[in-house]
Amino acid sequence: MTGPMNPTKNTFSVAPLSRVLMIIEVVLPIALLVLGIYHGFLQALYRAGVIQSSSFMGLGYYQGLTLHGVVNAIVLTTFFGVALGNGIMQYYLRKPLIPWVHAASTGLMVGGTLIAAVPMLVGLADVLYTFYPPLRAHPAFYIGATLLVVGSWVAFFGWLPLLQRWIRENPGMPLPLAVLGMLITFLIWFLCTIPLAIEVLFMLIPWSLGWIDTINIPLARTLFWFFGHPLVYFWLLPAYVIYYVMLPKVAGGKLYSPYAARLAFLLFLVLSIPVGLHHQYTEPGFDRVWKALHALLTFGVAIPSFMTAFTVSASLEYAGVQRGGRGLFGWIGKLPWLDANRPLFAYSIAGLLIFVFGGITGLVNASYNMNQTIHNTGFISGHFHMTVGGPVFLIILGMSLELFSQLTGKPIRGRGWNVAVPYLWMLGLFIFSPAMMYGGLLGQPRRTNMGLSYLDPSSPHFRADWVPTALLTGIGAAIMTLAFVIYLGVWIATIAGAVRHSVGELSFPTAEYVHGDAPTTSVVARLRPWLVIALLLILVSYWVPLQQAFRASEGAAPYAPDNPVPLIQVEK
Ligand code: HAS
Repeated sequence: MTGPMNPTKNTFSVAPLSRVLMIIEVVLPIALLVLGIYHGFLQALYRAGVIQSSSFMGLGYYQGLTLHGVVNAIVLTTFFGVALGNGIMQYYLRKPLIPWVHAASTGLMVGGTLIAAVPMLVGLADVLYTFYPPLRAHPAFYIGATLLVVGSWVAFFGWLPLLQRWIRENPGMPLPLAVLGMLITFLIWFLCTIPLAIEVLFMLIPWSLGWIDTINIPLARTLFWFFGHPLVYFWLLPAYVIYYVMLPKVAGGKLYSPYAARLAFLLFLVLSIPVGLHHQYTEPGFDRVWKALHALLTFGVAIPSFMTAFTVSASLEYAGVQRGGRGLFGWIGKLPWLDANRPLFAYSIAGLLIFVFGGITGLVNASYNMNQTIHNTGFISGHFHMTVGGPVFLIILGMSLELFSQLTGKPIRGRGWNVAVPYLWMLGLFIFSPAMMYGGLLGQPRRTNMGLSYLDPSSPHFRADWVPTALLTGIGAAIMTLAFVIYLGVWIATIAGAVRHSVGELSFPTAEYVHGDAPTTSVVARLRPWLVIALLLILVSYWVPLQQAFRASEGAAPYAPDNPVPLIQVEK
């Protein structure tokens, strides 16, 4: 069945049930984000010495940090990936979603989130967003997280019949670029959540229920990072879909090379998974040859991002020239930086500028010897706030509002404010992250529940050289929080506004190409060979490390039934 496409307006009408479900997928995580951002702000104020305790509202340090990480990095990103994927599949394949599959997927995700929220809120899951042992949570946390992931799988499986029909109806045609991007995003997600499912179902849940006495920590951590690094590309690739497919159009130009775009997505499929040991360089138990292989592949996975930097810059230059820009740099000023009617440009460009630094610091982390200096220091927090807190977060903010507006027929209100949000966030982040990173180079730990002791001259822990970076971290976080408050104001004004255009009509700006699309005979027009290479590379890179981790059972953590969260020290 072909969905109701309006050829003159190039829109797609979402069926009423899917419309309601998509509104939930967009609004619920943004509402939860209030909690996530609030606890992030408290963390920064605590680190800066502005507040004496991180236990505002009765929540402990690790409890607040867990809420911050889980809401921002797991819940928000998963819901957004699914919502955007639902939108893109309907719009570009011109087919409605299967109603019961869509309802099951959203139901599982919402139910799972609510189930996991309870132990986090009552302090029985202070395990951070990485949740591997020896930290242990209440079983409800793991069960809720599992349902959230299963819900996202159901959404993905629900797209496959639509894809099959589209391929039958369009023999020999390459998949629309946006569809290919989202398909690869979710293929990566599906592959990398399999080891996570093994860890959660066969290790964490039985351990937290007391069914098994001990748990193999090295194995659990290895399974987690098997999932944990591709996870970051599950966060990033929806943003790349928007940079390639929509940004050139929004900027007033065309996509420079769809071939490069397709190749970048396919390279992510191959290279984003076999790299997890770069999170475990400091851990014993693995032969260094495997760490070296993962390091090499980590440098490899930067290549599609370098390609993206080039292709998106070239597309933006093309747009600037079309808009009258002349000379080597004259086109930059012609881009619609402050155009309140094209907020997606501001959200995209701010994210891209942040990611230049987020990416470079990732390469520092990946270098084995430099990693020894910065591992577990503030440098890492600086890095990941300029990646997941940069392009990923800003695209989620900008696009969620856009999707909400299209689904409800309510125009975005406070447009001038809206366009200021990404730049204000970028300003705050450019203070926050370098301060964190410099602090890290001075030895500041990534997480600390030491109270103010290192900022207090009378304490034996006092570190005078940490004071300026700690304060700057707080200032940067305050500016970022202000940006988010303005964003919330825009949301509230939009929700309170009247319906002014057609309800549930998806309309995505879609760039044409400067150079034609990749020929259907080319290597980037086929998905299967890339998938096979990806699976082989996973096998080669993880076969031995998993066995080595499996044998390292002396790292086992005991089950302690008297204390539900035995290994966390919460300072009162
Ligand atoms: Fe990372 C740790 C290495 C990318 C997130 N990373 C983390 C953690 C998170 C995270 C959350 O090798 C902490 C995990 C934890 O809890 O312990 N990361 C990398 C590398 C890359 C990278 C090599 N990371 C990301 C992305 C993330 C993310 C993306 C989230 C979305 N990361 C590491 C390593 C660690 C790590 C180690 C472990 C450290 C440790 O010891 O614990 C690469 O993929 C980065 C490649 C990116 C680039 C940048 C390309 C630039 C672009 C912008 C172009 C700009 C334009 C604008 C077009 C090379 C695309 C033009 C402007 C005009 C005006 C025209």
